[in-house]
Amino acid sequence: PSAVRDEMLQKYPPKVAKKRAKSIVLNDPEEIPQVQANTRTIPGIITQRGCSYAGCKGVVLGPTRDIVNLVHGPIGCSFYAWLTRRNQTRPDGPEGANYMTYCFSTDMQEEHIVFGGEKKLKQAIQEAYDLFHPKAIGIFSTCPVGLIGDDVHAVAREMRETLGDCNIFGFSCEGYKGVSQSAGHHIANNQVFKHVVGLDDTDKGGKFKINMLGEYNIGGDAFEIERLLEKCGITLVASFSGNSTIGQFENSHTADLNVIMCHRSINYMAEMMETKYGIPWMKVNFIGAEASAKSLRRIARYFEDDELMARVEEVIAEEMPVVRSVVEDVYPRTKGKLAMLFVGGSRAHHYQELFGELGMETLSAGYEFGHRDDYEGRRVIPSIKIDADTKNIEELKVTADPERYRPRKSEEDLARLKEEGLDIREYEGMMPDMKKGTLVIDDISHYESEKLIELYKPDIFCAGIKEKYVVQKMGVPLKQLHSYDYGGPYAGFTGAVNFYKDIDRMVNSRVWKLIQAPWEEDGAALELEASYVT
Ligand code: CFM
Ligand code: HCA
Repeated sequence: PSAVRDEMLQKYPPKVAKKRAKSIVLNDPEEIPQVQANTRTIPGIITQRGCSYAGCKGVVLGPTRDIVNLVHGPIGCSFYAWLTRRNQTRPDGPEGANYMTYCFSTDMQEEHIVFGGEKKLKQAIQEAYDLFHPKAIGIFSTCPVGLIGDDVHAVAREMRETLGDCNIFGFSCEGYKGVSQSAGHHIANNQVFKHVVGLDDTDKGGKFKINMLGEYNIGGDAFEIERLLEKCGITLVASFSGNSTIGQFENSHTADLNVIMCHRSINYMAEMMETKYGIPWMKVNFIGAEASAKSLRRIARYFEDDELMARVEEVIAEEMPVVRSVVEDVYPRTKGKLAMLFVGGSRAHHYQELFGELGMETLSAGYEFGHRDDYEGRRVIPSIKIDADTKNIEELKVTADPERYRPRKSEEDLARLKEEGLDIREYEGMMPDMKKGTLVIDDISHYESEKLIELYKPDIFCAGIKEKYVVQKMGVPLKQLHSYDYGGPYAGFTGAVNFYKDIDRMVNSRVWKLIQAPWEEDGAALELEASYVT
């Protein structure tokens, strides 16, 4: 692996090589090395990253169905964020509000850039209100909004007062904020916490009440998790934000535990809710059958209820036989195959579980925009250097709510549970789960991925739509871990079964052998073709 690393760096000019070297590290799960992460991408290098607006509008708020998501900006920003993520939702009946299929935009023109766009924004809010009478309208700032200085927050305040019965809030998620989508997550967390969470104190009942944080219902993953929770008798108060409504967010502070799927995008919300309301949080993972079983058990352990623990065991025992029978069938064909995962800020870690269940090895993995804690574990947080790009993102000052702060567990109980192995407020990151000598690469560049593939020849490469066809032209199947290539769900037990079958098909299809990879001699593909025919 160190030779592979050298080879990847060799082509770069010395300054670039020096910077990239800090983001390409050889893993050692015992003595976790430092990874440079959440820093600016080198201009021109071409990586997978997106922008702050994508993280805020597309990722965190996008999956909530009854907020009108109004984009303040040129139409391109709206159009290219329209239905591009596969977050699913289940409205309450045919009349239930669902604005996710719409594309709301102020369609900013040159005259607004020159003379200001606030008037246009007010008109757009009025129009959306007249048409739909939504409970809430979110305003999302694109790059020009920050550049010309439109005050979306002042407009939101004014229109909230004018309209009276509509919660209106703005997001300063201009695309250029921070260094990636990650900034947009933080901005989204802040505003939802400030303007929505805690508005509805109604106790809606349920014995074991949790929120699911950082699960966005891509390909129906949240539906599968909801099914499992319901079967166990666990009440889901709110989901942030797959298959969610604004009403769920308003009421979410009544839950007794926050479980986190995607730590990167939502850890801020968990911490703020704990400080203000006293709700502890726990990292879970419903990607992988074993991981799902473990996560259910840990939720039950937290509530320390014998009946719940017994019910969870029953559910696991009911779900596992199908999983085992499919693994048995697939395993001989997938065992020993090699995978690489470069995606987002959590899935590159989570999906290694599923590959492990198939007997497949992860040779190399990395996030697009993860932070050091997502790689090395939260204990490094105090030592993370705060640079100018991070300082630009608001850090809310949160204190305990004078009336509503209610610690769900005493510090002694939490310490005892921790002692018993229940890691509350902890995320160990990706690296402890990866083998020694595997390559961990942050914000991988296009050139680096091509080199990796050329040198390692993996059986499958996991990434997104921008990488998909380039990689497949090299004769390597690419599994999209963002959209699931229109498949899924992959979460929970049913999802694991879907994944095993899809991966088996992909890594064992002979079609890839018919493609001549760029590094193959002329005619190599032809020979392969001949051997395939005979
Ligand atoms: Fe979290 Fe996500 Fe992801 Fe993410 Fe994303 Fe996504 Fe992703 Mo695409 S919130 S970090 S910003 S799990 S959109 S649902 S698939 S890159 S790994
Ligand atoms: C985003 C969204 C994205 C893109 C996926 C991809 C998603 O980053 O803005 O590159 O294929 O999951 O839809 O991550």
